[in-house]
Amino acid sequence: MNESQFIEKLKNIDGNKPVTELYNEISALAMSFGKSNSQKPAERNAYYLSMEFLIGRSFYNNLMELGVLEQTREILAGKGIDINVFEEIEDAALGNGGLGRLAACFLDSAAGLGLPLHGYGIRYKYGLFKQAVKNGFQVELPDDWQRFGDPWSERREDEKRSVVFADMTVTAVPYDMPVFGKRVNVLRLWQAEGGEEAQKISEYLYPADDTEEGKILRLRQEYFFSAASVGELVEKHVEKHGENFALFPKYNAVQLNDTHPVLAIAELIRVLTAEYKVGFAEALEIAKQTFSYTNHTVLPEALECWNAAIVEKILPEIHALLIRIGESQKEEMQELGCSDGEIAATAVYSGDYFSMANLALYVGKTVNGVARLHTEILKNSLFKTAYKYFPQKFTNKTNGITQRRWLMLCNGEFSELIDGAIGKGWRENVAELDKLAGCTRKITEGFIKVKAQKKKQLFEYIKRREGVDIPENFLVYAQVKRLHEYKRQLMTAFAILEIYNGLKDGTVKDFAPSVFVFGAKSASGYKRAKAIIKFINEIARKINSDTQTNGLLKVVFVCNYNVSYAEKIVAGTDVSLQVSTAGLEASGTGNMKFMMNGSVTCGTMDGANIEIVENAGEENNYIFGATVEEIEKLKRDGYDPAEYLADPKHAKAVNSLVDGTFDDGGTGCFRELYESITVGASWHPADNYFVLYDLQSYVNALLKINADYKDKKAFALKQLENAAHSAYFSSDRTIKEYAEEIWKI
Ligand code: 26Q
Repeated sequence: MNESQFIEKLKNIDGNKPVTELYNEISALAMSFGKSNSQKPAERNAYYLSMEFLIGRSFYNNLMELGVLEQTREILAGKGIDINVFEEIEDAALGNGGLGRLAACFLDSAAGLGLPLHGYGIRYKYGLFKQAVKNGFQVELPDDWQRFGDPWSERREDEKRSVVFADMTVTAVPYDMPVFGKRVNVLRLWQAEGGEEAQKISEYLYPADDTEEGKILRLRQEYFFSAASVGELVEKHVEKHGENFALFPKYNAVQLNDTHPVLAIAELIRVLTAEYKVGFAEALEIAKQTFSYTNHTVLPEALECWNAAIVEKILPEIHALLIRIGESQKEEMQELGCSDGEIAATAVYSGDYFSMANLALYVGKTVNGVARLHTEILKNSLFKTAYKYFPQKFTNKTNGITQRRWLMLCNGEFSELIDGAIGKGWRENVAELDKLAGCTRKITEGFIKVKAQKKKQLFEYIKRREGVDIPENFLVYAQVKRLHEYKRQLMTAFAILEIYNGLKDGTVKDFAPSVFVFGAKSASGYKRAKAIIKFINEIARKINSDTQTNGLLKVVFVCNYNVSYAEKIVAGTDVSLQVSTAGLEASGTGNMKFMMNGSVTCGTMDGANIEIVENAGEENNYIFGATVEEIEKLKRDGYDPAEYLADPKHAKAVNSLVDGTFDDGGTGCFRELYESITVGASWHPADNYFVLYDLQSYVNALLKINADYKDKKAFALKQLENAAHSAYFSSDRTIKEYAEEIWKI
């Protein structure tokens, strides 16, 4: 089907059908049109193995990639249908945060650039839970994302395969989602079928793993998609090139998205040795040339270690191989003259556990961090010993975001303003966005109008979804991301309370009316994170209903923050809050989305914030707080938050957790939060994330922004300078680096 045939068929659609039917029909048309552009498969391909793909909504994005979004909008309008009706279609939230969204951006960029990169993952029946808020508390509801159908996937019955566990054999059925661009690539998601136990494997994203049963299920998930993917790659290789496996790395590059798919390494060796009689040493060598590993977090609890007894019970062959790989690794390290301590630090097998990170470091051809600072931390601290012996493996790949979804799709108004200033070339070649730097002054007025428009749309949406009214002229600060203590939403909550108290007692003067927008889901078992959500909601309730101040200050916690909500928030925000404890946010990618849409960053010198201000200028952003070096010094010398609590302003904000200002519904969760800050709790020292240490400089930065905002034009210029220097943060740039330096595709 070509474009004009697509348009003809679209014109003939019966507009009186229900939304779901229209959605499925139009999507099916677009699928056949899109797939008619498919090229022949590439010789050499790269594969991205990831436990998460946080795709969001495909409908608008795919129509845009196919170049028919505007025409579709018009044709539907002619039938009396507003294209926005499809916003009721659920996002495909097969991921929970940055790592999953990055995977989706990478697939988009590779297709956009015409590079053969394909994704492999799990087709969860339920994605990340749907968040409701009841009485200020997060409530998790099942995310039945296929409720409206799944017109963007094709079940490939003919390519299903078996995945064998000690106690059961599971059928892995592929569902292919095309990724449209200059090339049509494929995201292949495996669905587990067979008995009841088999189906459970692809039922939920991150099932609770606090019991042995939960851990086993998670191990099964990881092995399930790793084995199905690797098995298929080997089989295809044999079909095309016979059993010459020395050529396998010539045609296949496999990227391991964090440790979750690392069992793929052992599985490749297993298939080659057990099914094709390749020798162990040769199979290991093939694996060493095939796999590369990306680390996304330095938090120790995220570095996966598998209990050897569990692996032995569920995957005996993999268990035996992991021990064997562990032995060769140990021998190699001994030959290199490692000390016992160094051998222990890099061990794949420790006697009780298998370390997935150490396996990836040993076998991986390259290891990369996701922002410059993060890669330095990997080299100098987290993976110090591996770096000492294998420095050549380490490389940095600063993250990026796709400008197609995160600018062209979510901010058509700004995109057109850019077209007017520098032409449309940037839409094909994002590096051309740099030209904007030469004409920011010329389009400042235009930008102010665009921002006002996007803000208006955001406020209307928030009104509809959350029932909160925000007046048009309000300055928008936003902190939207997963809820985690290290991201310090709690610090923002305290800062808001200090500003509020200042407005009440007159110490904060000439305040430009502002709203703080929060969006965050907390892991369902993460009690303290949930307490922070409740605290923010209580603060919002109090501040929004205070008639003395609510003309100046509002707080909104948006419910069920997801990709689609993010598209609206990044476009309508003025100030991007990126305030993690220095050294803990590997990169951040939300920071890049805001930057590209013309927000200033109020943040710490952490993750990619450092590179953002390096590109856009410190004078156009608001950097505050302790640096990594300062944090390290504090940890060495001892840090006591009591010193900061002596300040009555801080004390008032923190004490509000326990002095009756706010009600935690009798759960005691505010007291626990209070103690985590003041005396320490659950194995952490007091104020483990240095909230009180950075609080004053944070409040100062927020107030400085507020004061600067009064000069509308100067402030808009700062925002525009950020957008004008955002080309570097396109995932097109990132993907080119992976393609040239790691995958050689
Ligand atoms: C580990 C063990 C057991 C169960 C779950 C996990 C687990 C699951 C998900 C560990 C980590 C994750 C996800 C991590 C993640 O999303 N990291 C983010 O990756 C982004 C893309 O590189 C970065 O921008 C963020 O800074 C980083 O937090």
